[in-house]
Amino acid sequence: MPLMHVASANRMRSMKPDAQRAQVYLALIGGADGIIWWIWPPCRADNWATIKLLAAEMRKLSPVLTEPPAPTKVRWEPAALRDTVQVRAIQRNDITFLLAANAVETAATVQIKLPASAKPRAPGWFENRVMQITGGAFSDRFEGYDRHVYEIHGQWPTSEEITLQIKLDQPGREDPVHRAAPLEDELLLDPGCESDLYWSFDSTDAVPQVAYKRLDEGTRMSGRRSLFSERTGAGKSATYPGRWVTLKPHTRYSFGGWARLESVGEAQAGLYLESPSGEVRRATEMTISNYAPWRQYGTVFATDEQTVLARPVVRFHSGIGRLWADDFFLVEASDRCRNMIVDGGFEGPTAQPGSPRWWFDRYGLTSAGQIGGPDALWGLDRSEHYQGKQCLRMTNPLTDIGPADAHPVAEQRLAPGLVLHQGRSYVFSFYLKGDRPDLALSAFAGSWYSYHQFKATDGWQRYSFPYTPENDETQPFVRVDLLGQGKVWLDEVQFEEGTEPTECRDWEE
Ligand SMILES: [Ca+2]
Ligand SMILES: [Ca+2]
Repeated sequence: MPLMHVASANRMRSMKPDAQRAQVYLALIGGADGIIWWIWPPCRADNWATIKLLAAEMRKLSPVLTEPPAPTKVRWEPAALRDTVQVRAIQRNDITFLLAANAVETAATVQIKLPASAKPRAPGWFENRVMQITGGAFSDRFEGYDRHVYEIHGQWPTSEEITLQIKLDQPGREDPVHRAAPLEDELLLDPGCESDLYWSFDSTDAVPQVAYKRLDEGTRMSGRRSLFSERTGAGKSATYPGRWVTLKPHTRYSFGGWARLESVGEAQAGLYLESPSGEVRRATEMTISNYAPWRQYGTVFATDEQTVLARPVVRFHSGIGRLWADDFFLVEASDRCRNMIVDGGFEGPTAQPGSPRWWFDRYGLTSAGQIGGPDALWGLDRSEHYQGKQCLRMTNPLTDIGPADAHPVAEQRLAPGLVLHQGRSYVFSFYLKGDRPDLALSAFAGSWYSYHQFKATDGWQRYSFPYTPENDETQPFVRVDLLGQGKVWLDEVQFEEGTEPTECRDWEE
């Protein structure tokens, strides 16, 4: 039966070109007979260029890829790394093509041992190089999400094994998304996971000896230790809950922590805040990437009208392997910060080069490749700003207003859990500058019910729109749409309670 792989990505987390390439090669290694790209990702210039490259590579490979399917036997050494580098052998005439891809972000050095001898020279396709095979083996380097295609002049029965001896690099450490502010009040007890007094290991629902904790002094972010758990078999789950803390009503919080996972077989692990009933606060749940660097996972959320208890939890749901977590944080948006928008000044971390985290262009598909690249139609601008060092630039190249969504937008959904209350006053404000007078724009100030059309000028000016919900608004968002042809710069975006906009303050993640 033909298998068609539909390449796609979550709109909230766009895919970088290396991951996009690995996605396609892993599908081909898995036996896909065709690739379809769904509506994602033509809005990003680098994804668009990668589609072009991948299509050209597959075109060149098509005589190989259309050979009748045959199994590839692979042995991984060590076996625990069997979910990292993948390989498929395809025989064509007297050649064996090896398609190989690294499924994870951590780089690896791989010794590839063939079950038969081959001619010493093995061209590496698409990379203009030649591998040297000695004694039926050769070694190669796989960066994170890397792919290689080898043309091996030799063959063996499909029942014989290719051995991949894999050595992973040290995982490294990413830049944080949340940096503790000087006056920030940390709410968690022992956020650095240094003591058993505050973090208890819970494996009551796991098979004994299958999930266990260990003091791991070698792998940590801070202090002497991290939270460490290991699963050696198919038990249920292993969790580390921290101590309970009280969350105030109607309050915005930032929550997260550092973690790292090395696991095989349906690996699943996450961190989240839990309520006393054992329920997960969905808005705080974050999945830990497998075989990735030490990464800080962070999010924002808001509480409703109740005072509630919550505790941080790191949970190893499934898979066999090891999990580390350290340096959690749970902080309240400071009282000084009226702004319900995260990174309204566009100075914070980026989701992709040139593209701010938390902000989305949504349906602004004016043309392919509008984000990124030298003449990006949407993204961070460092040459103009009202405050700080940068702002968001949006360009609409269309001469007239096309289909309803065919224009650039800047949108942010407000913190999950945040409710705009019936009858209360809110105000949405921002600074905006156009490249010409009389630019047509519109704004949504918290809801679909608060829609405003306005004109911009060619100088920085503050615009503000009030909103008093007629009913509680449970999925609030703000959005600025550039309807007319031209270019605008947007900065200091704020959404706050009250009737008049106050000085813009950034709520940092
Ligand atoms: Ca620590
Ligand atoms: Ca700014």
